[in-house]
Amino acid sequence: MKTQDYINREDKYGAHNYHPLPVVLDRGEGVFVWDVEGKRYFDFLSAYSAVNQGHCHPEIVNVLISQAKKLTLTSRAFYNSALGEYEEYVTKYFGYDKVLPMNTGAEGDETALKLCRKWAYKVKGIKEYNAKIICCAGNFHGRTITIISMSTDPDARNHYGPYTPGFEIIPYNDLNALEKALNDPDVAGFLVEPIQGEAGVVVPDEGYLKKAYEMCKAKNVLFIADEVQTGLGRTGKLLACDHENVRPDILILGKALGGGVYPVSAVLADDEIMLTIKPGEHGSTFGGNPLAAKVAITSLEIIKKEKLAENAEKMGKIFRNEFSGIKSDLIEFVRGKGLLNAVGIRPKRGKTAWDVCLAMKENGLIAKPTHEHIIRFAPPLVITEDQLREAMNIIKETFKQFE
Ligand code: IF1
Repeated sequence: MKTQDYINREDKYGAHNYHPLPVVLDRGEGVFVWDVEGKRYFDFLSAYSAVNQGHCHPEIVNVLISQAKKLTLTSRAFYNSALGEYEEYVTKYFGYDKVLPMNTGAEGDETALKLCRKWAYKVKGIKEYNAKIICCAGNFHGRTITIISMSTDPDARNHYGPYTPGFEIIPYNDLNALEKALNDPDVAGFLVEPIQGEAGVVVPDEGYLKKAYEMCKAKNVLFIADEVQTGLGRTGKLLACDHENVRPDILILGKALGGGVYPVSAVLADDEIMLTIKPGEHGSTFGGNPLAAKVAITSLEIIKKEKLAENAEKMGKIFRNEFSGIKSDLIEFVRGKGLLNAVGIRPKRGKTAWDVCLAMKENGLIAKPTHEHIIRFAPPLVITEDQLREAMNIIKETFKQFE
């Protein structure tokens, strides 16, 4: 079978909820993936930052295999021998009293919303069911009905109503709007991405997170950080909130917590918040399973051991520096932090971000447009300087072809 045969089969039998770049991947190792015809590519998407540790990291794959041979799933109706080890490890790693394990990022966000509302009624004393949660325009927190009820993206939201009430949307990176919204005594939480990924890697002003956190504290409002995409070394620190020394009241993690091999998400908080949920009040068949627990420990170990945050910081600087040097009237802006970067493409001569991505694919590097005119560049954090420079040459060559 050739590339087009694979594509035709997916097209025929799979739902059409995606429009992938026409490349069929078959194998991966570190920063590279190979298609079904044996062609090698630099992966500059990293499964939306879920493979920070690189494709098929041998230690993660080994722990996956060895735990898979021993015990994979018990449900939470019983204890398992791996979960406690993971819970102790992850809470000490991030400095929280407790963790609630889930599987996907969306479930992590949903869990955080539930925790926030429960805390509002049980601790803060907001009248049932008046609790409000503030969120930001341009957000992306997942695909569930409740989460898309917060969305301002018509593609994510339209025709899925009726929507879940209880959210107030304010502009991102706008402290005045936040201050105004916080005056409502029914506000229980502020849910925010430290950098907005889907919106096109929108980096807020320096000091925004810190000030927002302090404003929330002054009003006894929970500061909830969705670090599903920005977390785990991606932006040059373990958490993007670390850039401003902010410790969220509720921290949501996903993606790279599963090392690119298994869906693992987590919500971290202290007892005052976490213990508002009692037995039977929330859960998941797969959350906290022993396979996930072992994979997550190893995934986190690798981030520290291989200094992936430090590498992201260093490589990110080189990336943005090199990119700023590319002379092309197609490039509108380069922005980002660490290895979470985006480049704006000015539609010129009928050429779009999609065309640039197609051309880069031909030249051996894959990335994905977001919002028509933005390309996200987010390679695995294990990328070396030599590899980055080789990748930059591909990118430069591609822009040259468009001149
Ligand atoms: C898709 C974007 C990235 C997320 C944040 C929660 C979730 C995500 C900050 C939900 C997920 C994904 C999902 C993916 C596209 C993708 C994405 F382009 F939409 F914005 F990464 F940049 N919070 N992000 O970014 O996590 O339930 O998917 O595990 O295809 O929908 P999930």
